[in-house]
Amino acid sequence: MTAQIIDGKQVASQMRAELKTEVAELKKENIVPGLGVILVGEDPASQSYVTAKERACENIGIYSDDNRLSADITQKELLALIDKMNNDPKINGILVQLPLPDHINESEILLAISPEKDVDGFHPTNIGKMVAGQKAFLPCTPHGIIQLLQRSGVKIEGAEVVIVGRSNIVGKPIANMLIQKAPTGNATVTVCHTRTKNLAEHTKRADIIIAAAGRPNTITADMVKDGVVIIDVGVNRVDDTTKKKGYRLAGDVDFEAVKEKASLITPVPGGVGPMTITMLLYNTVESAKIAAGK
Ligand code: L34
Repeated sequence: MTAQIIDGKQVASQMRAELKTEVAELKKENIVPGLGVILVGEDPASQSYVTAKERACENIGIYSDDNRLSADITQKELLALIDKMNNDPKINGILVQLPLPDHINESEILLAISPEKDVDGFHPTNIGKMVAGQKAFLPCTPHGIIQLLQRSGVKIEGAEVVIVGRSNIVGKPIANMLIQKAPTGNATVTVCHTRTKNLAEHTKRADIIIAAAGRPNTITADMVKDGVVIIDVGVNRVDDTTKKKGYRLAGDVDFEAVKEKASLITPVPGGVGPMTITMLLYNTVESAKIAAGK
């Protein structure tokens, strides 16, 4: 079997077109969704993700407030900026791009963001609500994955899903979302990680594999069954002297070999990444609607 490619770019652009129409409607009532963006330091990958997020905001009519801060900013200065954004009615969502420098206490920063403006869904209040099955801002990458599965016609209910990776951003939240008693849940979920004894034993059983380990070739063809659905969350920069930039992007999955066994597979780039950005836009528009009493 040769897999059909799940085109994340195409799904993302369709959702963004829908959001753009919605934002235009809101503007007629003088409601302009606003996103406060904070990037600390000069990590090239983070810079490119944040630039892409701001460009996407502009394209659909969301106002964005860009804050690029030096890596040596203090915890106190960062907290003061978040406090200002918490109290700014033009700002409906606050994005603090991760990772933060080592001297910054990340959990204290995430806790300082008002849960009502926590469009990344990283605040403990929103995590707790999500786990309890209550309405909350859902984290963007997992939410984007669910959109891709649904819009590709993949049946989640009853599926054996194996997640590889247990990060706060992807592995832990997607596991929780997929076990919810809800149309986008009802899956049987296994979470594997660096201490899992026999990874292949688990992945071979999977109807759906979500690879979020952050390491190329974590999933190879011998580790999957025929017809598996593959969601590749990895965005790894692999040295490649034949490329102008000196690197190429690779996911966590051996794409060329695994696509010959899978039924559906997301590419890297052009799979999950564009959906992460789209769900941030979605949450920001939702937040603006809630703030306006809609
Ligand atoms: N606060 N920090 C916060 N929120 C997030 O949702 C993120 N994440 C992750 C890292 N830190 C964060 C992102 O924004 C990962 N991430 C992210 C966003 C977009 C893309 C990848 C990761 C993306 O657009 N990837 C493109 C390729 C980009 C490139 O050329 O380098 C893709 O097609 O996969």
